[in-house]
Amino acid sequence: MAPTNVDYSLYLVTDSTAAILGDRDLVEVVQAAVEGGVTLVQYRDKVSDTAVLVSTAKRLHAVTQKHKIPLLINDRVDVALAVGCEGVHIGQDDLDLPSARKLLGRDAIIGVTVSSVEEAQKACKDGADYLGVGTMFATATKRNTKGIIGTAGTKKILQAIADTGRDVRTVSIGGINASTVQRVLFQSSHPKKKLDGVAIVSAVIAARDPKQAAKDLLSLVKSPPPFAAASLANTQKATDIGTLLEKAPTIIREVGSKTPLSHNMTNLVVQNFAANVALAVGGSPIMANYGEEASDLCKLRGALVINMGTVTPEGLQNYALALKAYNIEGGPVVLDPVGGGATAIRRAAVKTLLAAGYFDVIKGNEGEIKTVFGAVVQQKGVDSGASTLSDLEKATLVRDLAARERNVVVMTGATDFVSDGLRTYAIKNGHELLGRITGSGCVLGTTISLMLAVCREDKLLAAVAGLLHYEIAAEIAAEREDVKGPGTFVPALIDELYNVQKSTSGGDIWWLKRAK
Ligand code: 3NM
Ligand code: MG
Repeated sequence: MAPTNVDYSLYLVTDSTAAILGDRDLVEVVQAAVEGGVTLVQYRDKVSDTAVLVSTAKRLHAVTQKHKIPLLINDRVDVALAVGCEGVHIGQDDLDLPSARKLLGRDAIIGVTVSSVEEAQKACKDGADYLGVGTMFATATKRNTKGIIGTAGTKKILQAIADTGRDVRTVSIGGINASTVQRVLFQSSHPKKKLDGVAIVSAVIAARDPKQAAKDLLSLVKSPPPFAAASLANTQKATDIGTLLEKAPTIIREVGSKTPLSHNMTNLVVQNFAANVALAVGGSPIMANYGEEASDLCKLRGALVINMGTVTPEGLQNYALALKAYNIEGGPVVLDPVGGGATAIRRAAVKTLLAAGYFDVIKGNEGEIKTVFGAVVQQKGVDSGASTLSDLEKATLVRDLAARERNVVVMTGATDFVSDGLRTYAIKNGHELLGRITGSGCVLGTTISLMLAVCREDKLLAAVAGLLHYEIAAEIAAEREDVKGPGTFVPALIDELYNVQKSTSGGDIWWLKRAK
């Protein structure tokens, strides 16, 4: 088989330790997995003696040859030569690639483990056929890995490979299983280069039924994640802000007529306010912080808000559980990383959440969005604080974060910035009084969640509709004669959120005049 014709979709890497293989026969497990649809096998055995390595590899090769898929050997070029299999996989501490190539020849498949842009560039230059890019997520299978790079780090490496101009295949490795595989492929993907597949150990080898596990994983690899299916299928995206503004009232009206669920896992301070805002905007709120409830709630075609304003260790576990449930169902999820830059614990919580699942929208103030992007900023409290960025820098930040996460990012401030990584808009609606009351950002998250619930196919449009509904209502409330300051502003805001929702059912001309 020529190295260029290899199918990397589902790459099985073996493990012979008791913790993963148990007392089963490795060759039987691999045979089952191959029957389930594995497209490539790597024999990775760090413990057996050379004679056992060679005899096991020969048995494995008989299985893979029967199914016309390649067998590679981890580390051991000598074993690959003895067996006459299709190639090797080498780590950064193994025999160097040029030497392995010299020993195995041009037709051998040689893969290299890389964890950084530099390692990837070097392996490309040295003529690797494919790269194992990792570690994606922390995994018990290999504890001494070089670093957890996640989907963001993987995307950077993919871009660097594309920039070398060489045709080198890629697979992601580390902690990939049925609940993470689709997100790994979707979120890691760079516009210039996608992953060709995933490399998996425990999710197949340790599975009770390796054949079924492989079959399930292969079908997941071949289909988009549920949370992206609707938006990927949507080819008629609004491209200019004018079109978005015209479409927004339709979304607002739909919230009023469909009364979608807004499931809030939110902080102690705003629970009551968020529930009132959800009702005023036309939705049906539930404040449910117990993660186990999400498996039922996610089926109701609503949306979830995860607001980490009063995060605790138990809360974080609950968020992750709910996030997973919504991701499986394709139900939209909004992350509100409240006070994300205030403490080390919150910065770590943001990282944990981003690794735990997919957020359709991330909404925060400048300090919070910077923190999610990875900058170390010291926030004082959960309020927005002083801005340090120019408008151009803000627009660039939201665009880059949205492109990295492949979602929609909303950054609030005197001017709000919204982006899906391709389309980036500045919106100047709103009122200074929003900065004088608590929870004004949090309940915007709730408002956006309702728009997402009725508009899964264009999440940017949903975010813009939520932002405009909310900020235009705030302007109207602030202009009212009975509003004397922050105290009277709160009930007026709830009134006007309700009125905007009602009045969009008529003509929408006033709306276009208001939107800035
Ligand atoms: N290499 P599982 S992670 C063999 O990061 C290996 O280079 C890694 O096992 C790397 O699929 C890993 O069970 C183990 O998480 C992956
Ligand atoms: Mg190695």
